[in-house]
Amino acid sequence: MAKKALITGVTGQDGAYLSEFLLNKGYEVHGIKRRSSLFNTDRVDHLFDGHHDKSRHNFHLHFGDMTDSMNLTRLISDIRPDEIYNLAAQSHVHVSFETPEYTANADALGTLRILEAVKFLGLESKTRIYQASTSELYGKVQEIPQNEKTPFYPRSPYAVAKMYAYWITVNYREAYNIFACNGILFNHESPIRGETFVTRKITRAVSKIALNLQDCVYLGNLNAKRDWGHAKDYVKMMWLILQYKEPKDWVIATGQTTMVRDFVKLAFLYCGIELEFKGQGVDEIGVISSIDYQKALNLNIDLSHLKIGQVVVKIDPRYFRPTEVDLLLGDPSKAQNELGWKREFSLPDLVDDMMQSDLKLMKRDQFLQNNGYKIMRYYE
Ligand code: NAP
Ligand code: G4F
Repeated sequence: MAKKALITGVTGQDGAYLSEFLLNKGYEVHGIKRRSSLFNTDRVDHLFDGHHDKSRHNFHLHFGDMTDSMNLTRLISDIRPDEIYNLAAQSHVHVSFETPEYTANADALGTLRILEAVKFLGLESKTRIYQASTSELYGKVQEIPQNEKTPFYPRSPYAVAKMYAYWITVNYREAYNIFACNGILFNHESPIRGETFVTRKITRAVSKIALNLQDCVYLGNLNAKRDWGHAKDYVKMMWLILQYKEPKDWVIATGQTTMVRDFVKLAFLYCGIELEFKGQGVDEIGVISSIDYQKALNLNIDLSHLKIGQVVVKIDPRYFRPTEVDLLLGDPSKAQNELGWKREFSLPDLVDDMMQSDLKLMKRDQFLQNNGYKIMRYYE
């Protein structure tokens, strides 16, 4: 019998990669998606064969919401999963300052709803639970690097909600003997990362600037440092955490940290554009200092519209947060030693993968624009 996995947040970045990973392992995968007025299944469409082809039906989508306990309990009762991956969340830190109550409901109480459903249905000894915890818990960091024992100091409504989720997971493990684990994952990105997270915002904007579809990108705090890995490497760890001999909490990170400013430089450099930063605070600008036309031509990009000295990065204080997390750097030693954590993607690999994919997407936009279609994206 194939193992059954239930993934909340299946339509998100991690949900999509994890579904693919588990299907390749022979799992029957059930995903919960929210009802939306537009299709929101772009990231998993390639896995879905429709309801009617019975020969390939290992991937199932169900409507649901983390704020609806009856719905979650009914789905868990019907599916009786061997493993639940609780990935659903209002996951944007900045947005959580604007929607704190909703964030707490979905991210904190949503986790409780899953745990309580498993207990209520008597599935404590059958169903293993992975909770998507986060390096945001460390917030105003109490030590560098951060490991499983580093005290938490959350700095946003999102992180505070995730702190409740972390501890309620530990509590249900200790109180009811549920195999429930926290993966404390540091930032992980990919070509299907949400467009408003900083890495994807940068790779999309740099692609547009290189293709003459945009002049400049507006960013917030360039000094923030993040420990960035590739989501493909990280979903494998979610699975390994649930296969381990006992339930534990794990830090998954690369052990390297990079400034947002340096990520911007790497993304431009991919296209042959070198940047230097001048000025300070809200007046800081990113200016083109050299252009390698040949490198760009090898990528089929014509950079003749760009000039040395041109400003392509500016600061917009709108993107500053009321409280910021300045530095994240994880120590993944425990996962390396006990789970065999090893990653395939370095930071330059990640930048290459994202840039390659966004250049392809933006070339499609360029084609449409050249043929009279207006391409608009209001939110960044
Ligand atoms: P993501 O791309 O933002 O995906 C979040 C998923 O949750 C989406 O499928 C979203 O549905 C769904 N969702 C949001 N609110 C929901 C609700 N009320 N009911 C049901 N589903 C809901 O996030 P991700 O990057 O894949 O991250 C996955 C999880 O890991 C999240 O819990 C995040 O907080 C956590 N995490 C992420 C990182 C990272 O660097 N990526 C690091 C540490 C922890 P829609 O598609 O309809 O919006
Ligand atoms: O890409 P970000 O929005 O990610 P953030 O806040 O680190 O959160 C992500 O990683 C967490 C793991 O640590 C997850 F739990 C969470 O769900 C999410 O996936 O911002 C990264 C940094 C911040 O310091 C931000 O202030 O980039 C800075 N930044 C600078 N300019 C910007 C921008 N962030 C965004 N989103 N947009 C900007 O224009």
